[in-house]
Amino acid sequence: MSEKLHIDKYEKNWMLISITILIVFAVAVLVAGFALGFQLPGVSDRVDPRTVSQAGPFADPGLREVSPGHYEAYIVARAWSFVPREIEVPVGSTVTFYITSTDVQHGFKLQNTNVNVMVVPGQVSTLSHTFDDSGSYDFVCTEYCGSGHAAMFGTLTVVP
Ligand SMILES: [Cu+2]
Repeated sequence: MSEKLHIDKYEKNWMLISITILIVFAVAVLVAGFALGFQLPGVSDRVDPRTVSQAGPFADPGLREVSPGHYEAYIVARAWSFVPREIEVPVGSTVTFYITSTDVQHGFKLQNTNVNVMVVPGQVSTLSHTFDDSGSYDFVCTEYCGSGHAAMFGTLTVVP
């Protein structure tokens, strides 16, 4: 005769609830990552914030076309503006953002997209996005960075 481990009814129910919650979380992570396209912002490079705008891509920030329909946007955040403040790309473009700060911590959030990164002096934050709809997308600083914080914004325009 096989012996069966006795598990109290309430204990069993709580075990089932715990396992169910873990499965729900795992499904939520998979849906966010694969169906909704959430990305983890990456650190693509470490730089010296005092010299980053003297040489290299951040000396001349802006948009570069790397292949047809693929762009790289180099953006410098400093109190209290983004350089460049205006970006324009054709509809259907994929843009990889490279953003760094030359002073304090800033944020970069592009309205109506999943692009939302912290901009930290000393590192280059990166995220990509494909713009399937034309229109204008405002980007704002999302980390309080001083008295001019509210004026720290710009616009990315997607043209047909
Ligand atoms: Cu800021």
